[in-house]
Amino acid sequence: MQHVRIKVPEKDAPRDDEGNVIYGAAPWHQDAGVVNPEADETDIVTVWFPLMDTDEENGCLQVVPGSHRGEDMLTHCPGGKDVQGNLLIPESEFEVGKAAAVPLKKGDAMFFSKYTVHSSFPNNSDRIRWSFDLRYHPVGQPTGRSFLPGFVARSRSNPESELRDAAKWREMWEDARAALAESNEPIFYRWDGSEAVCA
Ligand SMILES: O=C(O)CCC(=O)C(=O)O
Ligand SMILES: [Fe+2]
Repeated sequence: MQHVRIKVPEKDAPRDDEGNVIYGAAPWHQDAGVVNPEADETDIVTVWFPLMDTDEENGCLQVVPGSHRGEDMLTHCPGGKDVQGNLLIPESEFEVGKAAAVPLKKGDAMFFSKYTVHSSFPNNSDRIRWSFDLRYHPVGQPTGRSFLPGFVARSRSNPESELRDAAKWREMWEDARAALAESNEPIFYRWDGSEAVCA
């Protein structure tokens, strides 16, 4: 799973029909919660890095220290207002008071587990924020997004299986896009809001 996120200043940001910023703040979530249950046993690490200095003003991440240790999937409820995530973990479910912003400089990277509770700030600055977030896991484990391409980044036992051809990668995305255009919108989320903590 890989995203490029271009978070423009909110004052200039595109908005949906209800006036919510598209690609703004990301609500509280665990990355385990935004993949399908087929990846529940997959050992995913997220690598997040910005292309410019990021801080609370232009939309850096914040994390709940220690939240990865429980290895518990928390309930995510529908209700987020951003295309980056239309579901969120209610603040009753974790120690929101412990949350810490993680300002990063260009060239820094943050690694976190699929259970780390995190969110990001809106971009209230007049600076753009570009970032990448890439997910890696052992070859052969499910990605949790089977309708999108994945690839072998490195393999000691089978180096020929590594994808090193950008044109091929592009083709895989074009094929996935064409298939998605013909199918129902894939479901990423396992909760429907009927859970007690979502009330
Ligand atoms: O970049 C953001 O604002 C949110 C990123 C995020 O949730 C992630 O990388 O998993
Ligand atoms: Fe995330």
